[in-house]
Amino acid sequence: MTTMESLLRLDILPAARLSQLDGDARRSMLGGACFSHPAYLPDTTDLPFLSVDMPRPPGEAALCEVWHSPEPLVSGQQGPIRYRQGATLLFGCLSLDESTVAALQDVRTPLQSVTETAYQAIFELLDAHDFHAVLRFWNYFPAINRESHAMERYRQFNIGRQDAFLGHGRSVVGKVPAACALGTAGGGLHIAFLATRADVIGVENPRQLSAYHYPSQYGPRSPTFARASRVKLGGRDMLFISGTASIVGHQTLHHGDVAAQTRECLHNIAAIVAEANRQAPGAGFRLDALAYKVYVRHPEDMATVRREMAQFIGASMLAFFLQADVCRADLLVEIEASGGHAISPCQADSSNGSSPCLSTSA
Ligand code: 3EB
Repeated sequence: MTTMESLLRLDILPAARLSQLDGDARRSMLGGACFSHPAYLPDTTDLPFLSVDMPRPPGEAALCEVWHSPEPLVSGQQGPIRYRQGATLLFGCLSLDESTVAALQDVRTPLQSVTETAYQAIFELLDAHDFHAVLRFWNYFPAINRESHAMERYRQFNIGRQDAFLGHGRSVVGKVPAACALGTAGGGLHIAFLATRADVIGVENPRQLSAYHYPSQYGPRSPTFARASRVKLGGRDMLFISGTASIVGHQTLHHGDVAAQTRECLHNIAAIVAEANRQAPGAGFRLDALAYKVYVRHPEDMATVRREMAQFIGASMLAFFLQADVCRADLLVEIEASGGHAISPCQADSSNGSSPCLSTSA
């Protein structure tokens, strides 16, 4: 029997380590994103990496998430998008400055306009390369909760995103990708995406109204994302869980209580995992086998969120933490996760067997 190598692997490693890797180690990289404040510019100019200006917990170093594939990969650039693809997967990213795109007579706000431009460019690339299904979008931009042009910026983003989906004849309900949208400490609009030629299935959460059906009290256009997406790659079931918050139905619960919000996020993630296992009975997705990325609004809440997560998931939890604004002003924490693919937690110090970047300790 041969050991089947996973078609996709997630590596979490300190940014400083990424820069040291040689050609061999880089060959299997699809791309990724690095997080720190100020933004860290990795020395990976030939690969699609986002530099996101987002603080790590106090004293913790810049960290990168790196997606790998064992398939032969080629890199390219189309317009603003840097990408890298194999036969099955394509990872791409772009960073745009919203101050440069708006025409004076444009009725769209600058953020709405740059968002629509970015998503149009992404869909053009994907159509041209026959990668029709997106597994996951990551969206990062500054001042996500700030009001400008008489509308919260997250709501402006939602209009631009939805218009690009509609403009490319894509569905904005039901069959939509998993995603997240978080506030950065600075910089422009940064979007990363992972697309595939395989069939992607959306997973919704029975505890939550689908975000694409949110009522208009949350903005004139509903957000275009699924609670999770599921795919079978190389015989393995994989799950990409969107940013998940303390929302039940369509309402925020536990105002001002970060511990209770964290537990509600985890109940939602557990419900998504259960729903994915119901759809794909052989998949065997487990909460304690996912890799988590956790966005906490207030740095002083990090320890509480970490403690609640370790209690819920178990001591073997793989999670890394970032300080970010979440896309409703009353949300204090948002948690995303993925699993079914291979995961290698980072070893900042290879001489000691522990994994300091993805551990439950502070
Ligand atoms: C929510 O459930 C919280 O706009 O892409 C989570 C995941 C959220 C993705 C997005 C927003 C997005 O509504 C916010």
